[in-house]
Amino acid sequence: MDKESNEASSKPADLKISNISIQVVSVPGRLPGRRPLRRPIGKARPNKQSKKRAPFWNVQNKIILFTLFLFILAVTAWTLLWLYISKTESKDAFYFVGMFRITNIEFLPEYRQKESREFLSVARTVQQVVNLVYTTSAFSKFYKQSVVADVSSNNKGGLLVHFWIVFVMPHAKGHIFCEDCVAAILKDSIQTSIINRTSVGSLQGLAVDMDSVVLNAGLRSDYSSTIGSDKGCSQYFYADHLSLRYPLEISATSGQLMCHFKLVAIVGYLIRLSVESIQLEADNCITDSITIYDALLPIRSTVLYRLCEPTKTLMSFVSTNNLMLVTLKSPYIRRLSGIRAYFEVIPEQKCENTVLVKEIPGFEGKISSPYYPSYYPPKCKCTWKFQTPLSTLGIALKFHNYSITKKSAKGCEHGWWEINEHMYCGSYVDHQTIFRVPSPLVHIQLQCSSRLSDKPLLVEYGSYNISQPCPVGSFRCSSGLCIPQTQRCDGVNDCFDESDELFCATIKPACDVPLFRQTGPLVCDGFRDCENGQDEHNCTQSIPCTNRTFKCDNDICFKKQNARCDGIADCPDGSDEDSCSCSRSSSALHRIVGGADSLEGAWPWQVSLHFVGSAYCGASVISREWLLSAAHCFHGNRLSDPTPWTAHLGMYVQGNAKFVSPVRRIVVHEYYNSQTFDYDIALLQLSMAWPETLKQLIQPICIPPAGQKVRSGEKCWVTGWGRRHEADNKGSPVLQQAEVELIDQTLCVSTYGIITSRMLCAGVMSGKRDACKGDSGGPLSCRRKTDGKWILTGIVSWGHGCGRPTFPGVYTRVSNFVPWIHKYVPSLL
Ligand code: 4AZ
Repeated sequence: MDKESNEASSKPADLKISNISIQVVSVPGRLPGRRPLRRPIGKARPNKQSKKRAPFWNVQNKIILFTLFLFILAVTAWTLLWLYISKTESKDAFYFVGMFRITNIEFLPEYRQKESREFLSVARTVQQVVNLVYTTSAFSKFYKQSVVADVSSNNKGGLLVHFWIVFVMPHAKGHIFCEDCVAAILKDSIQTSIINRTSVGSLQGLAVDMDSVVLNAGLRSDYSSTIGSDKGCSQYFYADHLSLRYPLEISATSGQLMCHFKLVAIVGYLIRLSVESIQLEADNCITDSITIYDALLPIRSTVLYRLCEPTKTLMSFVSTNNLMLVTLKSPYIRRLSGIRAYFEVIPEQKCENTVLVKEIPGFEGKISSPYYPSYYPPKCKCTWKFQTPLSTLGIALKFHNYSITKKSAKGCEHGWWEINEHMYCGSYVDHQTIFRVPSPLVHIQLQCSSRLSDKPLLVEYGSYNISQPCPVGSFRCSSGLCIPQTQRCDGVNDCFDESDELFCATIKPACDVPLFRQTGPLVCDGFRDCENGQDEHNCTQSIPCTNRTFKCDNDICFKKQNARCDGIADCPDGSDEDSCSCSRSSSALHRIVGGADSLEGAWPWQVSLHFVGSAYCGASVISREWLLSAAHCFHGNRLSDPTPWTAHLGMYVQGNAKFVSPVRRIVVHEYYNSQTFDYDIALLQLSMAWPETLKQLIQPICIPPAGQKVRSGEKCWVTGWGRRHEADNKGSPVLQQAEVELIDQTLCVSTYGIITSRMLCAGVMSGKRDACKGDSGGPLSCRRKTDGKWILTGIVSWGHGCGRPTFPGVYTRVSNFVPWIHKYVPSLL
């Protein structure tokens, strides 16, 4: 049945127009031209005069007038209410913040005074130009106004104008508004008016540099604190003295801090901000943060760095122009919040050098990233030329906590290196690496590739003997370091990259049992030559198997993929029969709703991860040897080292695990971003697989199919030994469980703003049921209706506090990481 006929048939028959009758009740002697129907018996007909004089202000008239008055009042109130609702509720204001450079107006010092005639005049001109651009665009209906906030000098000449643009549009149409479209309108207007071959276009006589245009969506709160009357603790500093430290200090113990510090230096110089200490509530940058911008307004794409944790270590950052903005946001101060910093005016540094190295091999000097030891700015380019006195000597570069590898298809976020025309990508590591260029003439170019400021780099250089990079009696690690031969294969990772512990049992004795393969050496090549896999025993190197072979947990590639999960243990360790089925645990059926003690054994995949003996994070069992957890649990020098970690499996009461294993390896996702918590996922390999005998108490949870969509509203469970209230200072002794609902992604984005497709939200809108500190890395388990299997839909990642109304928990979306998990755990089905 179609929709219309369905609707028509459902109308009750007696509601047809023809069936409605209207009754008119008239009041005697009231309506003109109407005769009273009846005259009261025994009463004399009133004479004409008395009829005329009938009092107008009688009770009936009063009632009618009063009713009329009420009616008019109701109509007026309703109209006003409707106008109010349509004005305030269904319309949204959209704020855009940006800047561009005008090349044909010279800067005047008066522009620094917002009340000056000069500032007001140039601001009005710019506003008129922006008005024209947008009132003649596709968004003209929604354009409200533009406001020039700052006009400043800059190192490229002319004026740098910072401005806001406001659009107002019905709430329902908000989705058509995209950041790129708004920016494209402005850029297109400039583009079409470009003069000659320059990047400068003419907008109503204003020469605007197209390359300088930056326009991003902005926040209402930033708009009002930079433009409106509620400027909070905003300050403007103009620094014209070199070698002077301008202090920048602010703190509060209650209330809120929303400060903007605009720093401007004399033309031709840069600004270095040195942060001495920060007091902030560490909440993952959700509410409390200090943000450093390479502009004078909070324009997102000009962020140099965000600081979100309390610190007492000196950190410094350098601008790319003669201006900088520092914002401090701490909206709910409970403890001390504030910043102690200073800024200086510094000259621009050239980052190039030509070095003639000495004849004696060894490290003899240092090069560094620009403005070392400050974080280096995102737009940098350095060139170094090295020459050795002999053709037998090459150049060795010792990188401190940094490593360069051949450029691959993967993104290169921490520096492009071009060395003698070969491209390399840099990344931060927790140890030194040595890179050797076997050439007497070496040309190096570094280009910063990070969007933000990056950690300072220090590189020692010197010559080395090309024919013998490491001294006699030493071993050359993959990291380039040289270690004494005696330290090879001693079980200690002396090379930092484990290369000294690889191929320690390369050449194998002949098989004691029949061979699979008749020819070739019996070596650790990832292929099982002896039927008992003897040739592949004790190999620590991880070699990928082909797609026809299956990789056993001890890294041997077993020949027949179809022998997997056939009930016969073909791998020496039986791992081909592992994880053929993930948990269908049934005791989880009778659970208490809302953060409560779980039943013992109800969550057999739940793991407690202990760091130096204390519970620190959660994880989930996904195979006999592998756990899945959150990357942020392992962020930092000490936390990323597997040695202090132990995994506690089959545990109900904290400390009473059925099985405890040290952690052999931690694989943090290579794109994990500690600022945004994007890609918050890590794999942990146990040093010892949990024994088969514990399979009643320990069971893996299933990984969702790759790319599986989740249904908002679906009920799932979050479990862990974390805190039961935000204000608690220790976790729960008994494993807790809480039922939470998967939340619509759009709703979550509108709550937090910074939700990527690698994240999902779950909780209850009233708050109350949620994960908290200590639960991180633990599972968000959802039961699949079709087969009753438990699926690891999410990993506890972050959130604004714990159990706060309208702030759900944020989880890593596991279905986005299935190929990544399989890369390391190919035995997983
Ligand atoms: C944490 O700090 C944490 N409410 C984990 C989850 C949530 C908040 C904080 C979500 O480990």
